[in-house]
Amino acid sequence: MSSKVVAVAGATGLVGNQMLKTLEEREFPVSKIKLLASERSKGKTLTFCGETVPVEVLDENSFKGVDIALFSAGGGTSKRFAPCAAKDGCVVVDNSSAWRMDPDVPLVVPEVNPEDVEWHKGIIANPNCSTIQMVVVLKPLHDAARIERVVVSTYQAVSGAGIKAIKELEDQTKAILAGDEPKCEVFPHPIAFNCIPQIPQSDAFTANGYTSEEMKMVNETQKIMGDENIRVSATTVRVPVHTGHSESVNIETQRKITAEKAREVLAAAPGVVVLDDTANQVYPLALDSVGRGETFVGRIREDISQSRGLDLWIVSDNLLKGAALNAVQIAELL
Ligand code: NAP
Ligand code: 3JN
Repeated sequence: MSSKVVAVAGATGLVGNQMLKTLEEREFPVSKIKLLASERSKGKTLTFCGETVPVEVLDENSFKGVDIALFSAGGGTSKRFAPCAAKDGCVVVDNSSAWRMDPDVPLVVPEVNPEDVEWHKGIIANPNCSTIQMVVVLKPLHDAARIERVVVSTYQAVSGAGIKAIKELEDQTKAILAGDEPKCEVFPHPIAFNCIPQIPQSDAFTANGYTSEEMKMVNETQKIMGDENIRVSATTVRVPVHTGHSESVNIETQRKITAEKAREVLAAAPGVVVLDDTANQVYPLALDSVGRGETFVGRIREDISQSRGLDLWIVSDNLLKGAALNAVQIAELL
């Protein structure tokens, strides 16, 4: 691959920071890096591959001469600036929900639908973190037994809600242990020692009673798997975990697949690690997923309530495979 001029929009954020680390670690061929953020970051510098790089304020002209731009600066920024970048000949890999369901924009998980990269028109969308780790595991099972229905509950780490959310969990934990009242600024209720069945933390609920995060899991799964007939029902829950999203997933398949066959299929699947040895209390854990690029699956068992069903426990680092790594893998496909 020839060296590319790469821009990271949102470089000072949690995901942007992971994008820079991932580009370094995977030795992505970067001839020049451009770090972009808001006015608030004017004058800041960041380190990339041992060099100090100034952070520039993102505007319409930021993408002239840029080959690939990785966006993680929120949906509003993507909506406004991704088309400017594409017009200047840059390919945008966008981490927000702004373009995910646009029929002219591919929504890509490299282990699932890499071929969709080919029809991009300048913007490629990176799915939501909870969707990514689920479809990496569901795709091989769909190919083996055809999934008809999915019921998922998530246990999502606070880092999915940004830097301020991590601080809120830390501050509330200290406050509660000291006998003080926890302060809620990011989340609507205390997150320390608690579980909140509402993601995102504001403007969450849609007319059908599901949250927007839950509907992302429904719509994005169907688009990525290229099958609008897969029925999905999701409940997304924030838990007091720093990093690593966990998911309890129940599937109903057209053809029967045994737990043993599912383990065999998943062990051979790209990007998946099976951790399933209950006799030795081995199953995926959020803590163990931090810093790892794979998606972990365990507790694989046949659903006793139906004849063609499986239960699974799926865990992955939400900032890596759920965001930065998936985006860099898309850039590698390009
Ligand atoms: P964060 O830590 O709060 O960082 C936000 C970044 O966006 C910062 O670099 C910030 O720059 C920049 N930014 C904000 N407004 C901007 C503007 N008007 N112009 C230019 N830059 C702007 O948030 P994060 O956790 O990294 O998440 C960032 C975005 O990534 C989210 O909003 C979401 O769209 C996406 N995301 C996707 C997933 C996923 O599931 N795939 C997961 C998490 C996040 P300053 O430092 O200058 O403010
Ligand atoms: O809350 C999480 O665990 C994942 C958060 C993702 C997120 C946060 C803010 C804005 C998104 C996303 O990727 O869907 C967005 C967005 O809508 O762009």
